[in-house]
Formats: sequence, C-alpha cells, structure tokens
Amino acid sequence: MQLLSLLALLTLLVVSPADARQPHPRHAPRPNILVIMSDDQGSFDLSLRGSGIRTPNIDSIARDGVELTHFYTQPFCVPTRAAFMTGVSDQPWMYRIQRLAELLPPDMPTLAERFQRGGYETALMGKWHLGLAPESHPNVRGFDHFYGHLGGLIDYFTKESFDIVIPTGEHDWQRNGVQVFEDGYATTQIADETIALLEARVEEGDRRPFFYFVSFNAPHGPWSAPEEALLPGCTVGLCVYRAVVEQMDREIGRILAALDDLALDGETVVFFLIDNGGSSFTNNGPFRRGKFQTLEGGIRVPAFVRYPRRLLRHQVNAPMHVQDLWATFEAAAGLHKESPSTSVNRWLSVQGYGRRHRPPMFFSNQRADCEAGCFSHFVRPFGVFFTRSSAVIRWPWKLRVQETLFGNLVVLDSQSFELYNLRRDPYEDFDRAADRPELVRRLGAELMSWESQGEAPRSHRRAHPRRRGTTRD
Ligand SMILES: [Ca+2]
Repeated sequence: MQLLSLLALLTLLVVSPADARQPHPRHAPRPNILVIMSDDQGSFDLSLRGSGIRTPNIDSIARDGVELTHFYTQPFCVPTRAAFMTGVSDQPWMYRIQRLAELLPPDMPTLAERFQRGGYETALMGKWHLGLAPESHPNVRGFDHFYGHLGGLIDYFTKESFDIVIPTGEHDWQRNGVQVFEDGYATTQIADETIALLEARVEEGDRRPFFYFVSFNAPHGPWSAPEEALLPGCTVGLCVYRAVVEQMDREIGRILAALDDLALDGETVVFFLIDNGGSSFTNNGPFRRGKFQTLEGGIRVPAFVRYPRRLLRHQVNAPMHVQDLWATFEAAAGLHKESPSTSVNRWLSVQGYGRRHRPPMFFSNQRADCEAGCFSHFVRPFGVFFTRSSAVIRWPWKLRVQETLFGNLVVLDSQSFELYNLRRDPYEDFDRAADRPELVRRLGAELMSWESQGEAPRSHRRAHPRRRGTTRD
C-alpha cells in the first residue's frame, strides 16, 4: 500500500504541468525561443516589401512561417525594449531616456527571468539599452549569458559609445560584465557569439531549451559596414545604410543555417521584429512618418515568426503589441502564465485561431506626466517633428493627441486630436475627429487615464464599455 502511494505521488510529480516543479522535463521538450530584433530599420527596407535592399534571409522567416501584418511597438528604442522585457508599456521610467542609469526597476520581473526560472538557458547577444546600473545588468535581470553593449548606440568597429548618457568615446562592449576588446564588426560578432552558444549546447549535450535574444544594433546609426559589403565608391549615406542592412541579413542567414546544421530548427520558434519605425535613410512605405512618432510609420513594424511543421505559412492581421510577446511565448513554450495581465497571449492568433479582439493598445513618445529629463525635453530644440504625442488604438479606431508648438514653446491647452479608422484608412489620410466627437471624447478619456494611471488590469478593461454602433466603421 505504501509502495502504491509512493508510486502515485511520483506519478503526480512527473505529469504535473507546473514547470516550477519540473524545470527540465525530459518527456515533453519545450520549444526553443530565438528572438531577432533589428534596430531602426525601415519597415519597407525588406526585399519582400519590394525594396532594392536584399534581405533574403529575413524574408525566409516570413516565407516559411507567419507574417504578423498588424504588429505594433513603441516609437523608439527604450520603451519598446522595456515593453518586450516587462510585458507592460505604461511606466514613466520607460520614457526617461536621459536617466538610463535608473531604468528597469529591480522589483519589476522580466521575461528573461521568467524563462530562466522555467528551466531555459537564457542569453542576450547585442544591445541592451535598459539601464547602466549594476542592478539593471542583463546578467542580473535573467540572462545567463550576455555579450554586447549596454547603451543605445556604438561604433560598429571600435565599440565606442555614442549614447547621450555615456561619455562619448567610452568603450561599451562586454561579455558577462567584463569589458572585451576584440577586433571585428559588431553585427558579425553578435552572430558569431550566438552560433558559438548553439554549437556548445550540442557539443555538451545540454538538454535544456534555450531563450536567446539576438538584439542587433544594426542598422541604427552611426552607420558603417565592412569593406566587402559596400558597393564600389560608397563611403557615406544611403548606400552605407543599405550595406549595414544587407550585412545583418547575411548574419541572420548564418544563424538560421546553424540551427539547421545542428538539427535545432524544427524545435525552435524564430521571431523577427524591428524595434520601431525607420529613422534616417529608411523607407516606411506608405505609412506616415517614422521613429519617435505615434503615427503608423513610427509604431507599426514587420514581425515574422517561424516554427517549422507547427506553424503553417500564412498572414495574421489581428493586432498585437510587443508587450504581448511575454504571454505569447509562455503559451508557445507550454509554461504556465506568469506574465502581467497587460501582456495578452496571442499564440492562438499566431496559429490562425482564436478571437482577433485585443484590448486597447497605448503609445507615447513621452507621457504627459514626464518631468524634466524626459524624451521631448531633450529633442524639442530639434523642432516640430519631435512634438510630444500619444495614441490609443481600440481596433479599428485610433485616436492620436499631439502638442502644438509655437517655435520651441508649447502652446498651453492646445492639444490637437486626430481620429483614424485604421481598417479603412491604414495610412492615416482622413482625420475623422470632427465626425465622431463622442468617440474622440471616450478614447481621449482612455488615453488620458493611461497617461496618468497606467493600463487598467484586464479584469477592468471594460471600464469604458463598447456601445453598440459607436466603435464600428
Ligand atoms: Ca530603435
């Protein structure tokens, strides 16, 4: 009897779905997760979007998998990466780029910590940009391995920093907290490190699944490329940007080939995205504006996911935000949900099933409650292009609010509201605000609430209930 009880107990432990009890299940291998993020690339700088820039390897992820046609990020680096790592996007610290040392509060759990706790080997190769303080270091915030740079931008060859909060010229390239001075081109080195980790896993027989974040600084400025990647006579400008993108695509091809060579491709979810709308030299196609803007050119980006034999090739047009990746990856991996309620599981949608509804998504380039040291205080002298703006998308409607400037001075109480129906008008040509004052008022209240209090928990998300006929086009 005692033996039977013991067997029953053992059986319970073995089949328990709780990953916390069984961090390395041998009988139900979890998929690997490989996230590849491109930095400031134009959303139409892909050959599959008709660009002359050659990106056959990035294209192959879409060609062999799923293209998420309505994928959204925040309009610049830090809040997008913060939303990816934390599953929320409503924290004022995410928009304080001049206070980089204060970022990523220690009490805020991260996606990397979640996968580490779930039995995954975790690694970040490339750009972090979520804090310089020791308590914000990637190795402290969930990554077993870190190779790359902490700040926002570096010289691709020398690894000198150009970040506004790091003294110009300071070396910013390290492996697990130790500065490294290796010759090479950052994009290639990021790929080399990723491939070396993959090969080491196989060689050592490591049976844990992995969560790798390959965070290229390419094609963010200042632009430079290896000699062999440049067209003859190309020294500066658009041709260099083109070479930076094409070199990154080659390195992505090497990583995908390594997955294939090591027989890991069939058990690996590969997710590619761009962190925000394109900046200088870039092409965002018909979408208006780009980086730093809450118009579609700044926040709607290409995103592709490949999972051979599990995901059939198709397009998904359900809205999805970068903060949803935490809950979505948990679901893909079969981990129980620990993600914050603001991170919405879209795995069913990615697979082509499930409801297409998503609670409203919020965007900002600087929150209204931001004090000195915030983003627009820094960029305001550069002119009207960088005015503070925020937006909410309650599909298919988008309300955007923007400050009005007179020179460099904010005209008080002069916010302008724009309303677009993204289903009928994805390029935001027709402002419907004058036709729909009640909808403007209601979405405006939601947006103001988000800016002052943050995103409502999902259980309260119907605080502004949809009224029949008012949000339909
Ligand atoms: Ca960026």
